[in-house]
Amino acid sequence: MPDSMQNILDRVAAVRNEFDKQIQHVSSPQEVEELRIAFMSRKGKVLALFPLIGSVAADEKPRIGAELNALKENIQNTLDTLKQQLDDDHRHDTFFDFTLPGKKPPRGGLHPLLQVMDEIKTIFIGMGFRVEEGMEIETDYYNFEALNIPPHHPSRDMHDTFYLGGEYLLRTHTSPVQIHTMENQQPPIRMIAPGRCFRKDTPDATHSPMFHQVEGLVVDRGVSFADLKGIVQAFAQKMLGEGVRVRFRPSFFPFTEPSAEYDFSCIFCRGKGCRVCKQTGWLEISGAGMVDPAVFGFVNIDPEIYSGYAFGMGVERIAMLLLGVHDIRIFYDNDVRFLEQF
Ligand code: FA5
Repeated sequence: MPDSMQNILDRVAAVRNEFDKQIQHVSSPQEVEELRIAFMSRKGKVLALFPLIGSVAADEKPRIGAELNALKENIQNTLDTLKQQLDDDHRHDTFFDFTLPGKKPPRGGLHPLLQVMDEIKTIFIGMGFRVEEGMEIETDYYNFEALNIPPHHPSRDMHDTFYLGGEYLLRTHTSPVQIHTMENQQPPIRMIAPGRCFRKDTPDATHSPMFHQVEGLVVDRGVSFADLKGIVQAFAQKMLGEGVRVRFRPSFFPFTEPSAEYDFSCIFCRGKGCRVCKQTGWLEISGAGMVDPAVFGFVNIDPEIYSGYAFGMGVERIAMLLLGVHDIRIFYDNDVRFLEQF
């Protein structure tokens, strides 16, 4: 015998009335929770009504279903709103100490290598140099050939790099910027070009497969090796202090003639020998030399009228001297304890 619909609707109304009455007395979040359990839990008064749907005639089921759902939703909303209100009131009651210091977000900073690079730039700008932008992806022509390094030249061995397919490669030094600059500007040229370089070098305390160089190029009438030595000496003293000494050693680069390498004396042990300078008293900083007339030939500058010097300094090496770092790899470890010291 199906339950009469009216009977069921009365029972729904009774539960609603009971809930409305009880909620008048609720004054804390805990009491809200108790009421929720009494009405809305699996064995609560609202869910207990749902099986009654089964006891009415088929055409009455939708109406009863709708009534029950409305009841359930209504009670849930009322409970939620009251809980929110009581939680807020409770929060305002808690003591809040406005005098406590706020939490400071950690401040980021420039990587030490970028700071050193900025300082190098500032010094050279002060000596009348322009800063040129180079490209990290270069062609074989700019990285090698126009620098007088033909395809099978043995000096390519020391500049093995990452080839990108076609004629493209990751530049092994900043010297390609010399060519771009001389293609686009007429002498007098007085520029530096800082940037990233890549080589297939095995990492060790002083080598990294990715590192930074600052290229320098001066082309004008009557530029001599003495000018190069003067600029390097002035730079070393501004960067590392009056006491630093510079040593030039003969060397070879296909794009400079004569060529040299220069070292700075170790500012930690003052030349006596320590971990930073590997007990030698000196740190190799840069290759340098007078621009080879063959290079001028690639960029249509007349070597009978103009001469020039160039250098390519390793930024990491200078940073190591300046900051007392004895292993280049620590610059790239991303250890915040190291980085935040600078
Ligand atoms: C060159 O790269 C030449 N282009 C420099 C040059 C420029 C010579 C202009 C003449 C005229 P070299 O391979 O020696 O030369 O590198 C120059 C400097 O870059 C080194 O003295 C060193 O300080 C730095 N360097 C080279 N390879 C690495 C490496 N794998 N990791 C860190 N620093 C490096």
